[in-house]
Amino acid sequence: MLAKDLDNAVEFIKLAERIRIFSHNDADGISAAGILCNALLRKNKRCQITIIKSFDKNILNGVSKDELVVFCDMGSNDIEDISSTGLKAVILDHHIFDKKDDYDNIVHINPYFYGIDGSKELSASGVSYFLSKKLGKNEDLSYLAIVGAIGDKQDLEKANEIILNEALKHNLIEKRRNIKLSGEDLLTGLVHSIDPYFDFSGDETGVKSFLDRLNIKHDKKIYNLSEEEIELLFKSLIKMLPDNLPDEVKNCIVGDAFFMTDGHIKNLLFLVDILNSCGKMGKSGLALSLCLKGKYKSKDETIIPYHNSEEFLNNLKEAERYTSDFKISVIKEVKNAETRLKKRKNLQYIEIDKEGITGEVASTIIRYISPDLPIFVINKANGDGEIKISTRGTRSLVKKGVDLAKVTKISAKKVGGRGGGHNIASGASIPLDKEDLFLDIADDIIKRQMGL
Ligand SMILES: [Mn+2]
Repeated sequence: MLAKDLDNAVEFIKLAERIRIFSHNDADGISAAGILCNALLRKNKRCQITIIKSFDKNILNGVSKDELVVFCDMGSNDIEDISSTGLKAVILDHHIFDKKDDYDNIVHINPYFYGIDGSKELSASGVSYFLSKKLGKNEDLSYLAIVGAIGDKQDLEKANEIILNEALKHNLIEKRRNIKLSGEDLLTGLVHSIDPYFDFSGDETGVKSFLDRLNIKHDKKIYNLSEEEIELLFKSLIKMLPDNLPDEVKNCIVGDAFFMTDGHIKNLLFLVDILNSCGKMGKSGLALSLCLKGKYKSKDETIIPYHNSEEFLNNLKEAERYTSDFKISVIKEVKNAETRLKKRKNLQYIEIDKEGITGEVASTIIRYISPDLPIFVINKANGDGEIKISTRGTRSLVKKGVDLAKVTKISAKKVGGRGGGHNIASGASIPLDKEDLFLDIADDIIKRQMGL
């Protein structure tokens, strides 16, 4: 039972002197860590957070026996490694795994144990939120779990819907039909747009003349768009997308959008992007600071909410700059992707040489450039002597039998690396000279999955 396992995790936390949290460097992982950090501080529990690209046994070397280790958004597939250290641990993950083993020193929580689909219905930040509610009155953190779910492209149904309803009920966010763009103003939102991706993404002059033609102000706030403007934008933007895109993608341009009722970031999609971009750019401390609640003593000694403090605003400005850099890097790679895409029989791949953006480049290519085959984005230049690969599929490929979690896990293992993730999105790290072999094996597995 989920409730029982959460209670066990709370017991571990109560007994712990110090808590070490390891979480993933994407929006879901950072939101999950943010939720736990707030909830623990409210209980006067000290915690130290480390945001990492992926699980690595070596991170546990510096942890002492009297510390409780909490893994967010990772750990289900590493439970043997974790248990072998003898450390007490809590795992809050939502990735699919091979087998469930019980260990005395580990509380292992994963939606799949409770009949909840971890790829669509509950993310790591959702699991962390349920745990935070066992620790105290933390309903004001519910919006962060929605940020995580959106970041992981989940549906806001079932378990996620329970959390969404709490965020709406507590008046933290509002739901409105709107253009689903990131950013606060239209110009920035469109110039940096990678999901949806348009021909004018990255081209400020192009976006400006587009808005001029529609007679909409460049600095119009997305949350202030009128219904007529939303309709006009929707009709004009959809015409700019390639004809062969599936409806699931086209319909994403307009839909339920969420806006914060308080604070300096209004657009929830923007917060998702900020956390993700900063995490991927190695600025996770900055991203985490934007998730913090609590009181702050300002220069004139008055006590104000942290999210209204000068420190918060400076952090936000810096985070926005990193977000902009990140988006521009992704757009640069996607711009000329069509000519650089290479194909095997059952997959397509592209090599890029920038760190931290493989996942977003893969998502954008499969959704807006080339949707027919699973895409593998390969980065050899991440500096740690390994090739980093991100893969993405589509719902229709998954329906045909493609499971990229298995593809990357098996292929990476066979070439001496590691991989895994979700059926529709996964990743791998492999030795530098093994790219061709890895792709051969992956190609063959996908062929068999599709029954070809
Ligand atoms: Mn996640």
